[in-house]
Amino acid sequence: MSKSDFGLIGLAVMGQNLVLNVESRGYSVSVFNRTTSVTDEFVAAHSDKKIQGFASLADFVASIERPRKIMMLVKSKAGADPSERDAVDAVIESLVPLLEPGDLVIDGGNTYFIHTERRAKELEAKGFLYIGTGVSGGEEGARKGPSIMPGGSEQAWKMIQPIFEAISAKVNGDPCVTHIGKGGAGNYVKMVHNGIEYGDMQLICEAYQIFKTAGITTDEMAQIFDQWNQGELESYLIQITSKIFTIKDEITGQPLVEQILDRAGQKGTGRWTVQSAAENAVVISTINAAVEARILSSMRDQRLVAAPQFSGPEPKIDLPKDVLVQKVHDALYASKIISYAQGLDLIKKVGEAHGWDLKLGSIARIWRGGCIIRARFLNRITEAYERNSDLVNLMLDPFFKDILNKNQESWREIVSLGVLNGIPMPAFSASLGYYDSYRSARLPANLLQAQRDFFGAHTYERLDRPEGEFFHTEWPEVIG
Ligand code: 2AM
Repeated sequence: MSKSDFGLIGLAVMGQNLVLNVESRGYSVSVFNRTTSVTDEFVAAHSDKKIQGFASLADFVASIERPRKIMMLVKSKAGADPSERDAVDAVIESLVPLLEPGDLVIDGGNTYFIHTERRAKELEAKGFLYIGTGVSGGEEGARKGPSIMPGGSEQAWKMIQPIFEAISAKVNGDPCVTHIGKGGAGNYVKMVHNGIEYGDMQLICEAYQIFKTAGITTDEMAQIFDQWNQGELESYLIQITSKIFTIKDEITGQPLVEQILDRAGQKGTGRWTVQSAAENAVVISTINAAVEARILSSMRDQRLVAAPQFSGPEPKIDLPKDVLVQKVHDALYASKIISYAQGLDLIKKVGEAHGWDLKLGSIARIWRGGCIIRARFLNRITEAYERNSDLVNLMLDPFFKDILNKNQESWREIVSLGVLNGIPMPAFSASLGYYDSYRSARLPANLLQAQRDFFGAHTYERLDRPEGEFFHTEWPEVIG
């Protein structure tokens, strides 16, 4: 049998779908899975395709055309602790003795970027090439065309570029893949992408809760979201939300969404994003609120105990429906801009610290198709960075500035409405809090500095003296 163009290890659903995608673009593929029966079943189900399965890793490697391109899609667990090792390391370890110089190994899982940097160094020292890539779009994206975020050397990227461009999603013929940067840049950008996804989802959930409190039915919400999907908010997540609202539960006949337990899961990329932001002193309060909202949802047992013990207002929203819908739309749009501004700020700062030379406009461009956060809005972000590649913060771009200025009034009304009605709106309000802090020429941190100087002699600077000149006051003593 002739040698394959591509090899893939790890035949869970994502792996299987990626193989089918690669094969459908005219490439032959060798596959390997730790549990051999999975390989056998997969190959048997696709016997009409150019897919060869192997029970031995050595036979698998030998079946691939040199220089080899081998992608791993195995579950990665290692987090922010650099000494952690996981299944990806185990697979690499068994692969290394079988490889030859110039072969390329690709990790397509949601790997914490520090491990990609470590593995790339180890493999490059042995004469191999390495890529850590984000692949977004879920199972369907993997099959039909994901958004792909590869990080690694230019040489490694050139080797895989034709296949990645062939299998990626396309927007107006433009492939949703670009070389993000070296080392762990691809995994990092994918991680923040997931954080942004958390933010988008939570904002939509908060809009839903306001509507629900106002007595708007799920059928009406299906229409509202469908309409929103025709305008500025057009996005995959708005679209699927509108579809979710149309589905009725087979058992009760009621809207299915109302039968689903309100306890959210998370796999870790959102939490990693928050950890990384804290380490790098970047504010991503909307994403943070979204991660924490999932945690609070998971504390359902405590919430059920607390619910009858604490008082809150009797909800009463009496705005006309069309007015409410427009105001929630505006608040959601403004909050979303803030969430993206924060996520992109994180990517920018960490990219600079690592010398990744990231192009934020290109990153937004490859998110336009294939991935979960795909949205019309991303074109606007690309345009903003085309106008000014050194943009300090997305909010400062004239297009986004204008929307924030126009929407801020509705945004405040909706957040106030939430507060007065006891509706938790952590992501809407975190976004608004960021907006108001960012636009404040003077924050109360003067008092904070006074307090620090009072108890710890930390000193302060003065408004009427040059920055960098430090003062200390002998504050009165406090007794007791
Ligand atoms: P399995 O079918 O043998 O469990 C997603 O979990 C994929 O990662 C699966 O294909 C799984 O193989 C593979 N995987 C998980 N841990 C692995 C390991 N330590 N070595 C090899 N493959 C692994």
